[in-house]
Amino acid sequence: MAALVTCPLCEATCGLSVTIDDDAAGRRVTAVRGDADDVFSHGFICPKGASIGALHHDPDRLRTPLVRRDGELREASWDEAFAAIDAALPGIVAEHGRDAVAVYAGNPSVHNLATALYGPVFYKALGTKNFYTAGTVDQIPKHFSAGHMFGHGLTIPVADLDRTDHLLLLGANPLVSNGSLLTAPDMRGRLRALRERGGRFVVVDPKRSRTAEIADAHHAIRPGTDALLLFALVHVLFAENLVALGHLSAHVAGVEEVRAASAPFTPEAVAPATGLSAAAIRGMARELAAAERAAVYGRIGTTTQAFGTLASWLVDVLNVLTGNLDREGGAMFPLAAAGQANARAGRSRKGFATGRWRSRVRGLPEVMGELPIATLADEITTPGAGQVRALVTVAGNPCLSAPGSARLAEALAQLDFMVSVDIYLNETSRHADVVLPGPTPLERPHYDLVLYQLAVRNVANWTPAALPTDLPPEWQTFLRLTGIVSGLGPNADLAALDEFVAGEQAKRLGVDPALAAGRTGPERLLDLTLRAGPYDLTLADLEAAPHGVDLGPLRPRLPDVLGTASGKIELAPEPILADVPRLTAELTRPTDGLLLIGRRQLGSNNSWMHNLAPLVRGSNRCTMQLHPTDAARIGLTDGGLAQVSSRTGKIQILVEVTDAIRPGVVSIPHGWGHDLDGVRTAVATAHAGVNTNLLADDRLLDALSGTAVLNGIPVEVAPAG
Ligand SMILES: Nc1nc2c(c(=O)[nH]1)N[C@H]1C(S)=C(S)[C@@H](COP(=O)(O)OP(=O)(O)OC[C@H]3O[C@@H](n4cnc5c(=O)[nH]c(N)nc54)[C@H](O)[C@@H]3O)O[C@H]1N2
Ligand SMILES: Nc1nc2c(c(=O)[nH]1)N[C@H]1C(S)=C(S)[C@@H](COP(=O)(O)OP(=O)(O)OC[C@H]3O[C@@H](n4cnc5c(=O)[nH]c(N)nc54)[C@H](O)[C@@H]3O)O[C@H]1N2
Ligand code: SF4
Ligand SMILES: [Mo]
Repeated sequence: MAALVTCPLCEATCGLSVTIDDDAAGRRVTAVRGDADDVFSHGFICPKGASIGALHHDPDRLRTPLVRRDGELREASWDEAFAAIDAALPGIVAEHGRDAVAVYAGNPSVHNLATALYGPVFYKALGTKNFYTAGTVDQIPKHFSAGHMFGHGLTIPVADLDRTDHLLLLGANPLVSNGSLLTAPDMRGRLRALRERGGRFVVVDPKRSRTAEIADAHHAIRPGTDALLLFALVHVLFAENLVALGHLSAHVAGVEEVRAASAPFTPEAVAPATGLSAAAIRGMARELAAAERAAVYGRIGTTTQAFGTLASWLVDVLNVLTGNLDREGGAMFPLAAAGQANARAGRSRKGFATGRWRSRVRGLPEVMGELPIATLADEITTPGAGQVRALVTVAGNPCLSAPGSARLAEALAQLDFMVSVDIYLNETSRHADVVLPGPTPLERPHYDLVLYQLAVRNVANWTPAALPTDLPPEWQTFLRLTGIVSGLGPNADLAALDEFVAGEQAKRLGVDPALAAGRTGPERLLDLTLRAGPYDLTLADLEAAPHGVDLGPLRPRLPDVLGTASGKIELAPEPILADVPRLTAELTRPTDGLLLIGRRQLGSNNSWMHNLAPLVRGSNRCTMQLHPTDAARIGLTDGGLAQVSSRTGKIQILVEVTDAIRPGVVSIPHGWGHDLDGVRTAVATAHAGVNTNLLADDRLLDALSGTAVLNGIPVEVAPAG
């Protein structure tokens, strides 16, 4: 039999065709191919998607809960696991308050309908201010800038890739990552098509990445200086009279403030810090302005850096000043079939607020309801009222993914109680007292509620579970946890709780809950959400279209998409301008010393797919790349061992000498370092690599958003031994 599933392993939402055969050992996945008839991905697949069967069959994957007894995590029944949680969590809340329990939700929780819809039910019932996610090692600066400019943190424009003539891409390597905050399966095909229709794309990256290799131009910028470059582009647009708001004129406030703010950032002024010539910068600006239809797109290299919010803001300032926002071939706002957060923005105009509360120890601001993961260790280890004493991690591995990970691991060891909702016993869940596993992507239904809101085409695709499972669905796990923290105990009536959740959802959406009669769990919530959506779809419509429903190319959405109090695009939000003086100081900072950046790899999914043999085959990928001139100066050779140190840590790592990287920069991938006691990931442990986040400094943050600096970390490098 062949099952059609939407791959939930990254943001590209590819359609897969999974062949499942019955044999003596039960049902086995025997082949995984791209679904040629998928309305969005047209057959595209990557090595991770091809490993979805290996993930399902991985013998190390957890199939029962684990409960710590006499210091050791042992297999337990579900009732034992929830009883153990009930015996600990409510007591901690009663004695120390709700903020004493922290939550960390990791990346896959966004790609999973159960955690995306029912995780928040639990988080809300828990009511803690100590809520953390992988967002503060990722995209929070973009929410910050988009929220202030457009009125909602999820009103993020996406490059209209299939129709643009000119794409300026900074700090992204979509040929490897397959795109982010830009849902677009087959990035290689789409970029090729751009060039075939006579368009150009330009990459700004300290490394000649795979994407840079096929680009029309590559500018090897010094890490962390994108905001300077972007400001200089803005400066040139004003200086050369190239600002052309066009259809946006009536919708923009703050143009003159941006002009004034850009004054110091001439191409000549930013050239030394960025490492790019003034002539090249002028050329980029002119080319952008001259293009018929253009889009600027920045990703992780521009967000997880010291000026992440300023850079994220300036990306969209350029989209506005060139008149490319909200028009075909420019940067547009998707309108998803379900859950589009800004679908009714124009009707509320509440504006966007951050810093509604602050972290206890370092006073760092909340953004999008979360606090910076870089300060979780502080909150656990600093005594006083409000100290974090318990932690629930959901589909996250902060011990490898967060900065200052040595300190974080020490802090987790001090907790009174920890629960991990996770499918593996890994670097983080090994600290837990109870581990609750969930079904694999093939054992659960799927619909990409979040990522369709960022897609280059409006599409909708429903995936029923392809395989049966003995594991309870994760939405029920969250309802049981909800019952526990609500004082209903570990055996609350799940059907009644679910009824309540659906009723609340229906109220919010303004639809009759009875419309989804006969459905429960995420199916019911999704059905209601689709019915309330802009396309008059139901879940039954999607069930009848296994290759997906194509709702067409992106369409202009101004001014209704705006939720700012003024009803305009706020081009110069005061909270963002307040950070410009910090950037000005960068103009004169010395540029010596080595800077560490990160990279992604086709066979990795952040920290967690290294236990699948097909994805770790071949030579050790966890290397430090550096330029031949730096290698010669330091005395390192390809294949040798280097010692890399920063304020927070010291590692030894294999050296890879390559002229793809800019001199003065070293690159190490994240998500490695699997050789720790107490993990149950035999393949990953045999391909351990080293954890680069031992070097990432939990004190280095983008000031406005609290997002960690994972690119541009000062390091020292020497031969090891
Ligand atoms: N130095 C450096 N660090 C980085 C980055 C970088 O570029 N450089 N990138 C950052 C980014 S962008 C991100 S998003 C973060 C990711 O950081 P995290 O989200 O903390 O880490 P992941 O590696 O995605 O870990 C996912 C966890 O979810 C579990 N899991 C997978 N599927 C499921 C499921 O269906 N249910 C449940 N319950 N669990 C599941 C896995 O076993 C794993 O433990 O890393 C960040 N860290
Ligand atoms: N195969 C694979 N795919 C993934 C993931 C994975 O782990 N593996 N992770 C997923 C996740 S969670 C995310 S968030 C996305 C991220 O998707 P992308 O943002 O495309 O991530 P990367 O591939 O890390 O590309 C970032 C690029 O930024 C460059 N860079 C580093 N510092 C700077 C800087 O200061 N300025 C500029 N201009 N560039 C810089 C790096 O050299 C690198 O080429 O990928 C997703 N897709
Ligand atoms: S690109 Fe992403 S969505 Fe597509 S197959 Fe690979 S992991 Fe899955
Ligand atoms: Mo991410």
